[in-house]
Amino acid sequence: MKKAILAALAAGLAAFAPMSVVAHAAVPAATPIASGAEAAAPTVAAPPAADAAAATPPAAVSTYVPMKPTKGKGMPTDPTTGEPGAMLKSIQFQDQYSDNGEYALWMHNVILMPVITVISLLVLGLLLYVVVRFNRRRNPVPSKTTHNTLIEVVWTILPVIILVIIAVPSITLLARQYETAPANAVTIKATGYQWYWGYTYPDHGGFEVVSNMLDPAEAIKRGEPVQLAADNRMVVPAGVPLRIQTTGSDVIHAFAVPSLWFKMDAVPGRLNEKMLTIKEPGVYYGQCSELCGARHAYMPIVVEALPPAEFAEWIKAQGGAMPGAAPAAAAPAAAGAAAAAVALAPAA
Ligand SMILES: [Cu+2]
Repeated sequence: MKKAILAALAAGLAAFAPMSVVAHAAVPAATPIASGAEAAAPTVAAPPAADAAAATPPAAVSTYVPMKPTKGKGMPTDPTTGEPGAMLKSIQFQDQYSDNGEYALWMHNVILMPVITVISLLVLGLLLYVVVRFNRRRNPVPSKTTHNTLIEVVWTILPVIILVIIAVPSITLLARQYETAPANAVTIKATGYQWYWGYTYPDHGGFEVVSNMLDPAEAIKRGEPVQLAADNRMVVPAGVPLRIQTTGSDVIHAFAVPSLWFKMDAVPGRLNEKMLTIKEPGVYYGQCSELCGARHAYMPIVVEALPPAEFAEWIKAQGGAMPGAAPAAAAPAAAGAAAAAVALAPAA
């Protein structure tokens, strides 16, 4: 723990601001990213479920249906609705659905905001007092005092104590954000392209889901927030550790989902990695958060967290296979299934 904190300190001094959640380069070395084939053909999506069905009739019938988003969960609040509290909620952080998010929000609400408020009011009060009590009219002969040991000790010690109080949870949060994922975590690689996202599932056959923004009319039709909805989502299991990796295929993008307290740069030539555990199923919206070109504002991120069993169904619908389950499920048509698995792994 001590070592982790020191490492986090060294790496994160520049980003010490407690609100900063950008964890750069959890993976130290530059790792080769997208192979040539993948970079050249970014739109290789998973094959239609029908193809897989032909190869393995019993295994490929999927019951996956895209989840309907819950209003106000995993998305920003519209302040113009006139609903009670909507204005206040729209200027606050979104509700959090990860442990780090809850901790960070707690730190913001319970430590930072009260400290900021009390200090601001104290300084304002002192200024007003000086203006009123010691102006030239009321205090024509000013004091010539140059030293007051007690006051000098107090105004040195007190800020030190306040900074220590802030530093403890701040460094704790920083260290938590650098924790590496356990070996059994589900790996998903998010690749930023100009201007859309691709999600690769290396543990499930290596297929890539290409995600583009829905046009406003279609988003409204589906009951999703405009400019945040995407045609294909990044579907993940809820309640289990995820190893989210990010990289860029052209310029720097950033993978960010506010309600999961997750933000990580997607840099060409690097593979950044951070752990994320989503506490409950839901649809969580985010956006590219690095100015990446003309359509930067139009590459939303939609994370759909499903119970693990439903996630397995989705994997099936994409023509992929759960780790270890592939040979057993496709036993009758093993050869065909294996061929299909190879065919739908463009990056391999
Ligand atoms: Cu971008």
